[in-house]
Amino acid sequence: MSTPLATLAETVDEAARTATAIPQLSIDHPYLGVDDGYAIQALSVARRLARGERRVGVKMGLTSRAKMVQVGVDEVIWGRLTDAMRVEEGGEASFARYVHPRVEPEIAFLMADDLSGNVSPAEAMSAVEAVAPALEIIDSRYRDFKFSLPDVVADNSSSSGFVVGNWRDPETDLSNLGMILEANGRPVQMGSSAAILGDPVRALVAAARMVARWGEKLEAGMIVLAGAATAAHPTPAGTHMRVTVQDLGAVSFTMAE
Ligand code: 0L1
Ligand code: MG
Repeated sequence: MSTPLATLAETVDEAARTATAIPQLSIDHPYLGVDDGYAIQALSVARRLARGERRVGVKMGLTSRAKMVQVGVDEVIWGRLTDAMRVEEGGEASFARYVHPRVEPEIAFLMADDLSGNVSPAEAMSAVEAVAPALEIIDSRYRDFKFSLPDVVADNSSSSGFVVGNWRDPETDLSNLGMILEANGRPVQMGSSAAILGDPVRALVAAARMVARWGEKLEAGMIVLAGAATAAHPTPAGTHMRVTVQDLGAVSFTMAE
């Protein structure tokens, strides 16, 4: 008999809550598919909300070739952001909250209106209030950062933290902006926003379509992370991370003990 998805959701939620590495779910449960992964994700995030966290947005993952190659998965995925994952711009995150965190250079959208289903890039942008440079802290709860597609989706698509810089005019052309990720002042990744599905707006279009499949919408006031322009950078305690995005500015935080 297969294990109830709620039990697997408790397993990944506890791993995230206690920052403890676990074996991939797919090892003992090889029958799990991607839809099971999304069902487990929804159940595990519901446990966070029951503990008092508040849903604040959506993250898109694996939206660039560099990211797909880094983890050996070749499908765009999404996850759920809560208020407890947010790190203040220029503030500190606590390394103790993570298993093996990595940081990614991203672009964030702030929704002005609800958006869901099949929409054009122009329709998507007309629902956006502002755009900003952003950093995502990802952390796989699986040992050695190794997983299958259903595994990573069940683990909230590795979503763990995010930092958003100053909001800017959504009229900014996002299609080809230079992005530099620095660790302790040293450039560690360089890329262009064009690496995000050819244009970060396409990640917003994909987000509207993908959440609709699960009966959700991108709600007014939510933050949507478009996904990384480059591979993620490992971030031990004591690392100051900063991304500078051409025309949008910079955002940073420090990974403290
Ligand atoms: O945000 C991302 O692109 C990460 C998605 C999950 C894969 C990973 O953990 O790198
Ligand atoms: Mg990301």
